[in-house]
Amino acid sequence: MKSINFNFIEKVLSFKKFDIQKNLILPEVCFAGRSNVGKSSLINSLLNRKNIARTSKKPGQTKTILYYRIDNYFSLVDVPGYGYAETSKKNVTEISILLNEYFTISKNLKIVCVLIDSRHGLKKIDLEFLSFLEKNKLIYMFILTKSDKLSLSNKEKVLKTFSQFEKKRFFKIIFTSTKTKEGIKELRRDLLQIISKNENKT
Ligand SMILES: Nc1nc2c(ncn2[C@@H]2O[C@H](COP(=O)(O)OP(=O)(O)OP(=O)(O)O)[C@@H](O)[C@H]2O)c(=O)[nH]1
Ligand SMILES: [Mg+2]
Repeated sequence: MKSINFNFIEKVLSFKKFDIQKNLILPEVCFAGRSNVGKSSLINSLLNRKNIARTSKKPGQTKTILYYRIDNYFSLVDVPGYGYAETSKKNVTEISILLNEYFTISKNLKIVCVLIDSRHGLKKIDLEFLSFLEKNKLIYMFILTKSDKLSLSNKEKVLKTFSQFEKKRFFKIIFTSTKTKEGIKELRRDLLQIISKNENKT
């Protein structure tokens, strides 16, 4: 497997509208999930940066699709969160159009990392998003975020709620914390493995 320098970020691109004409040729890994689950924070941790991806205590921080191009090998893609009700109808519509376009059109998307706040588990809106991914034949894995907030026994309880996905198009489940760095190295390894596996197919 190729060794990648996660610190070498060549370019950050931000799109309000997804445009297939843009010359995006590298494989992509997308971080999706409900607003505030920690998508942007996890991208910072993976890239060893404090604030390259803007984070916030308030949901609804990320409003565009952001590409972090890494070591001329692949892009990490940060997208707006779904399920944030306390914003204008216009924002909700714009975000759902953007997400819909991105997930249905992007040709280079190798895996969707579905982030779930490990304290809250799967919500109805996550299940809706997962069936949308299934419909579009996209591969996904689960990332259970903010694991620093969970005891070992609660981790086991949360894991059990994912047993319904065992036979689906799913790669694995991983706990992560941007505070303790649990799961960060493992996630970097998994992502590279997925991309290198797909290398010959593109
Ligand atoms: N305790 C703890 N807090 C975290 C962790 N990751 C993120 N947070 C906090 O969760 C909040 C939301 O983080 P973001 O990374 O902005 O979340 P997001 O999913 O990008 O949110 P949107 O862009 O609004 O969809 C911030 O206050 C972070 O500090 C973690 O691993 N542990
Ligand atoms: Mg964000």
